Amino acid sequence: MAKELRIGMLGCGFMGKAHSNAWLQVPHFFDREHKPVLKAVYARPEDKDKLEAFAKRWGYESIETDWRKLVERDDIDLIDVCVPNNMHHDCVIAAAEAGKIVVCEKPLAMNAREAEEMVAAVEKAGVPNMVCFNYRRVPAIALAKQIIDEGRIGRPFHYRATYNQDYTISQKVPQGGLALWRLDARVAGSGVTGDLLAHSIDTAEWLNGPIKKVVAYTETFVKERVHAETGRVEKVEIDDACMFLAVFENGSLGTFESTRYARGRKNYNTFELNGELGSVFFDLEDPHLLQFFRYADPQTGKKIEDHLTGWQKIHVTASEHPYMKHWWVPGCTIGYEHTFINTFADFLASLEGGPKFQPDMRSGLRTQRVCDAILQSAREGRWVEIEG
Ligand code: SOE
Repeated sequence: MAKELRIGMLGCGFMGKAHSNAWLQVPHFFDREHKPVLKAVYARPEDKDKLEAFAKRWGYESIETDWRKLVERDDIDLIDVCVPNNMHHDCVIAAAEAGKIVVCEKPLAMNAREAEEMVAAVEKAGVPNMVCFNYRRVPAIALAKQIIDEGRIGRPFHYRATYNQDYTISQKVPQGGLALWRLDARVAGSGVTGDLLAHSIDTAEWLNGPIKKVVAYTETFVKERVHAETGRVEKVEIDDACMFLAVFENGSLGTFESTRYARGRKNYNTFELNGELGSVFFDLEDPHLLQFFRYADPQTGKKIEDHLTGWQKIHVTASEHPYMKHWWVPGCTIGYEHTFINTFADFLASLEGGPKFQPDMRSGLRTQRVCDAILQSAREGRWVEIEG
């Protein structure tokens, strides 16, 4: 019989929805001993109507408007933190101290100092934990990882990443409140660096190893916005755009760009890795495709003498591809929501004696340190080495 895993969800916004859906879907597609049960969901008292509707839609058994009460409930096994970034620290630490399994949406924290305290708390309590960087479980990105680990790229020279969107171009977009807290530095911690580049950094370090040092430049194009809740005009303190150069420990060079002002780009999360034996390229706006250029054999290093040499566009939908055998018949595609389902399926497997789940919070701390170094470099106009 399946073992119930009683979920306490903190937050009922975009990520609360993505995570709730994923918990419900995992047992439909993956064989796991645990069966997630949506036990309780929290939102602020002022969002109670939204909370009630959310609980009804997703089938939560109860609601709470005091997150500490939810964290301390005896009938909850796992706390899933999907509230805005400025609450992650306190919620994760309280959940760890209450002995709960802890899941936290990215970025782990507002800054590395907070993240260190969170890691200390989960490690002291010895509770399983994870940061949800869902893109590691995009099948095409997982395939890129496999290709790199098989030695098919060889010595890496260049890593190039972009993460561009366009939803904040208008001065009329307010900041703050339930939907737009990502634009409010007091709640989000930073702008594109913590929100978008954190994804790019997690993927980059997973694929190409640790970043050694960075030099960055940030810009805030719209200097003032109306706060959605207070109605007051406030200074915008987030980075609207950020570009940085990186040197990886393996000697390869990185360029990273992120903005919310790339007209027409909605979720343009790309990377390209160029090595001696081959290259890979991925673009999230074309999520089923992985482009692979094969120059030489990884065993012999010999050039592939073939008139068909060129970029291969691999349609990552075959049952041999990562995660795909759990979904539909070959050729049928999956989407954004499935990356969360794949993530939670792997996390449940790790609770059941499977491979240790990554990224855990210690790995999330690492990403946070890179983000802090980027912001410090932009402030001080110099190269900054990554700590730790
Ligand atoms: C920002 O618009 C955002 O919602 C990020 O916060 C998510 O992490 C990303 O998956 C999609 O874009």
